[in-house]
Amino acid sequence: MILKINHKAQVIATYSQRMIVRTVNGEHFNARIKGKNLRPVCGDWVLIESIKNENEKLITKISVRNNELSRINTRGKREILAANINLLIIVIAVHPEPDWYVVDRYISTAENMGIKAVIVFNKIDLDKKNNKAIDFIQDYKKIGYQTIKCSVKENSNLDKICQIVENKTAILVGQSGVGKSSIINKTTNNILKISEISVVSGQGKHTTANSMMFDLPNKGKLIDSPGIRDFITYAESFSEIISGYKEIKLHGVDCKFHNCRHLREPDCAVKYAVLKGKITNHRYNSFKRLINILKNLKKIN
Ligand SMILES: Nc1nc2c(ncn2[C@@H]2O[C@H](COP(=O)(O)OP(=O)(O)OP(=O)(O)O)[C@@H](O)[C@H]2O)c(=O)[nH]1
Ligand SMILES: [Mg+2]
Ligand SMILES: [Zn+2]
Repeated sequence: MILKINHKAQVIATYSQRMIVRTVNGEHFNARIKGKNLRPVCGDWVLIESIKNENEKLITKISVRNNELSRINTRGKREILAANINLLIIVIAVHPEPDWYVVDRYISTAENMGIKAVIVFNKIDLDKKNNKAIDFIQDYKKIGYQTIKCSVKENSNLDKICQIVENKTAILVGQSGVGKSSIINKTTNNILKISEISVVSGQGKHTTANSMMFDLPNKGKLIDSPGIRDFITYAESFSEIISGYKEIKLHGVDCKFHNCRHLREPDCAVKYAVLKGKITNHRYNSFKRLINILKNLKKIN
């Protein structure tokens, strides 16, 4: 009898049905999935098997995940983007102009995953005079989120990004064109250049096809992800939505009703905090907006 030897490996890149995996010894292999039910994502630990007379490996099992980065896709279904992440880096830029509602939804996802979210504000070379985005940045600092202003073009503050990723697995998220792949190219010693893992989109512009993990010299791992224009948080309940907005959760403990939704209830400490300026109008509107989006998608009632 021939014993099949299973090896442990991590998925470091995904291209729909195909993956690149890296074994614990640092060997890279192309791999495909055994059967139709496995859905490995970047960051997954998997078991791989050799296939007779082929270089490609077969992924036979996905290890239990520490966490999952999910969103609701355009068809209203839950989609897992990556797994086993311990830092979410939300990249925004002077251009294209930030969508702060989307920033909030990424933050709420990180809060519910139990991981830290950091806001990286790239391309500051394009706006030396500090535009209104800087005020927003201050608001997020006040809530307790670390923010880093940087420029890939001028190579400024990229070392700060490397520092926070040390010994961690971080994913760069944010809309298309903010500079996620550029940050990766400048900070990692990746062998593959971004152009090789990109496809040319309709506009003739290079867009990252799928997620891919790169190593930093300090044992940090950075995952590049394709730009998503309208990221929608995956949440199943009001309490999850509330947990995603940490200052709302904090003030909410003083509401009259323990299950207050902070919408139309009397004696709501959250609405009072908004009136007093302790919670910004933007963040409260963002919270209500997310509730409406999820209600329309029938994810909560
Ligand atoms: N002026 C300026 N341009 C930058 C900076 N960083 C990146 N860019 C440019 O912005 C454009 C988009 O950068 P990418 O790194 O491809 O953006 P991305 O976030 O990976 O985009 P997607 O892969 O489509 O999600 C490129 O033309 C970069 O050269 C910066 O700090 N300053
Ligand atoms: Mg990219
Ligand atoms: Zn309330």
